[in-house]
Amino acid sequence: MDVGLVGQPNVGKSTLFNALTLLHVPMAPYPFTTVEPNRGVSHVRVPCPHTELGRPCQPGNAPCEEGVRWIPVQLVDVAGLVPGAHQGRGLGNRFLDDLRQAEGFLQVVDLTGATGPEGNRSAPHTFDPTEAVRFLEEELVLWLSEVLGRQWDKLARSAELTGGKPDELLAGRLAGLGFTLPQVQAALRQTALDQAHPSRWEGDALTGLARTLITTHRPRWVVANKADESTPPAAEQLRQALAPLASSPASAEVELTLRRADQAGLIRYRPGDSGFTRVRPDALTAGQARALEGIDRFLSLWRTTGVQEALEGLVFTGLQRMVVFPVEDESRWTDSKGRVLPDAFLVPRGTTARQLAYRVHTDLGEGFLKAVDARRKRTLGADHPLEPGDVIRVVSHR
Ligand SMILES: Nc1nc2c(ncn2[C@@H]2O[C@H](COP(=O)(O)OP(=O)(O)O)[C@@H](O)[C@H]2O)c(=O)[nH]1
Ligand SMILES: [Mg+2]
Repeated sequence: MDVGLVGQPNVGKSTLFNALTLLHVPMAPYPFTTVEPNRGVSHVRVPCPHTELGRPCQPGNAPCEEGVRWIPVQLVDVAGLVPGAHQGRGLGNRFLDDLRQAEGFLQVVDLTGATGPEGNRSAPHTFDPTEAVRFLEEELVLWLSEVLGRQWDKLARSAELTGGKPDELLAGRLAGLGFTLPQVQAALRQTALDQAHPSRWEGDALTGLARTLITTHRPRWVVANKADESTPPAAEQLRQALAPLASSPASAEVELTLRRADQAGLIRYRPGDSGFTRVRPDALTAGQARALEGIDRFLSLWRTTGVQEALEGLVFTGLQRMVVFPVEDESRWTDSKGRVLPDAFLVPRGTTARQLAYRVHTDLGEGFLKAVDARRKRTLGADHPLEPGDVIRVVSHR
């Protein structure tokens, strides 16, 4: 699953990307390879069940530290959101390609209102960040409705002649963008289009459909960045103006400074914490000491940098993901090699026992017999929806 970082130039996307992809915890070699500079791995936190077991875990894919499991999430810094981007203005094709792969977006805006639509800087309060949010939605809708509209008349007429169904026609067109047939069908019901005559749909109809698909299936979380140059009442005002769209204040710059200082061994800081400890106060330069005092003041005003919360808000609330732990031995919570809780899977809420089996391995899904809730020692059927944090053994005849 990809999370896309979007926003107009100069709002702090790259700073946020650098902060979010810097994690200083003991880690096994990574299954991901960074092929492009704008792609990286970030992490969301969940409690690790090893604390209930009373034995340490041996994580393979998600590092664990002090009872917190850090679950990897792919992040992409989607540069190039400028007016006209959906038509290929600015970075054009790369922008569209990155959009295609993102299942949800962290939209970065400048809470101080000092950054304009093309990245131009001005005095605070010059620009309204809600404009930037509306603007992204329009670009996404235009992008999708252009994809839908390409040669629509011709396709729709031939579908009418051959008895082809418009929902399948649309779903075929959207499959590469990660939309499913049931999602398309639900959007069609909501927009109440005449399904017998798709060739009569006007451009507006396709735009309406695109809007429904984008707003329902591409969750966004607005990161009101540069909080260090703003105030909590301003952030609250923006939150109310954007509601029901979720937003939260953050400072990417403060988070990046904290993570780098932690990595350099100057402080001890875990992302999401409301404070940090100085490892060797006497070893700090005067400049470092001053910077850390500034961050103390920031944290006492804002509590946290807001960076970790924004990512977790998008992943757990916006994208409705949860984490489950597959094991092979239901009493020891180990895999076949005896490793305790080696895997942590980020799956959609409502994922069933059989769907988890398929996620672990196709064979396990195809040979599914039953699952066992290892915590409650209860047998679960194929269609049983799993709960966040479940430790699950899958029994399969393969
Ligand atoms: N005050 C403040 N400045 C920030 C913050 N995040 C980024 N910036 C600054 O904003 C400018 C643009 O940042 P950058 O990450 O390159 O933005 P991008 O163009 O959206 O990728 C740089 O000067 C950053 O130092 C922040 O949280 N607070
Ligand atoms: Mg950038």
